[in-house]
Amino acid sequence: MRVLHTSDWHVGRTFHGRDLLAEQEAVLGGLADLVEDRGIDVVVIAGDLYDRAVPSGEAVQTCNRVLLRLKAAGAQIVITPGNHDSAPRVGAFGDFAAAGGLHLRTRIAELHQPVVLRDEHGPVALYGIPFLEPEPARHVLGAPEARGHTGVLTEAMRRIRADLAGREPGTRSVVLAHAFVTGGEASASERSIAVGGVEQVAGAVFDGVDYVALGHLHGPQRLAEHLRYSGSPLAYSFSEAAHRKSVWLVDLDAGGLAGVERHELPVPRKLATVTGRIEDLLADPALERLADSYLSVALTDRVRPLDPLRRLQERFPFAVHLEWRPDGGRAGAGLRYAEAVKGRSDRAVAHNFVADCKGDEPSDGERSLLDEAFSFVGRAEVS
Ligand SMILES: [Mn+2]
Repeated sequence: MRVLHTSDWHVGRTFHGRDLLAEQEAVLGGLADLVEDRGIDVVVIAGDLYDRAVPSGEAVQTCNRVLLRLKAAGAQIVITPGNHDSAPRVGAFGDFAAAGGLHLRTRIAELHQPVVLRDEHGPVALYGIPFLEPEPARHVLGAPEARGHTGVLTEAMRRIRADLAGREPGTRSVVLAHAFVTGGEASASERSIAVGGVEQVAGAVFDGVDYVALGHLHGPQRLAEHLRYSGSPLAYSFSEAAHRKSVWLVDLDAGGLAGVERHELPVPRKLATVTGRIEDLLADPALERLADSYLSVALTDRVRPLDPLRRLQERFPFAVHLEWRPDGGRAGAGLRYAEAVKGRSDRAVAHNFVADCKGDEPSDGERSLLDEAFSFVGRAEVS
């Protein structure tokens, strides 16, 4: 049996205010070609199908079209909700959907009841653990002593192993889970799940099954041969500019896990970061290659330019984020106050202050105003 492991689609997410639905549909719809070309039997989506608990109508329709394409290409589909999803909404009509090959595993109380598919070697049990908020989950699981994410996931896996032990010998097993497993590396686009205790759980919690399809962290990563994050299909923050987004193709044979292959996904629009003065960025011919990229710009002009993002967007239509770093990003390395004023006259300190505030030396008028103020203060002290 060949399983395609993906997660964290976040359908409906925007990128610095830009709508990503068309890009999401292009990349996710492309998975249908992969299903067809590589003979995928089942696609597992380990949470965060949507970006919000109440997705927009357009997001739901996009998701529906993508899932229909996967089904038409010949795959069964198993979905569990992540921390961004509403489990009851994702699971709506699930009992009917299962008849069409779409298995929505959204109920905590039933997480030990797998989707069972068969291949020439016998049954494969696919268990979906919906994202578990520790506090409500421990009550639903009937384990009031369970503490934090580790406690509820340990109880969930105990139930799954108990179910598996009662199945026919040779049953292979896959678990979908949305969690932060120790050793995983986060990026800037995951929402913390730390409410309810320590968010990280040890990988050993998931021992005893053939493959664990993890969701939550947005960079693809391998924690152990059988324990992996697929990551999100698109970058959802500039911190992911260096990620190569991908999915895992997981092969199960008669003995369990037979191999895992990485398949890289197309990049609908690159991410880039540039630093410099606005006139240079607008003129440098070498930057033409960034005209089609999502751009994060750090401006180093001493004086903040007027309306900089609008001007940049005339050359770089996908410039979406702007910072002003007049010191070239060296903030923090500045002198301490006592050192900055040491050995300087009051007038020099004041001139510097004005220069720092306006980004330019004080004008003649400003100098004479300062002189006037200082001489007034001096006279007041004498009298
Ligand atoms: Mn996510």
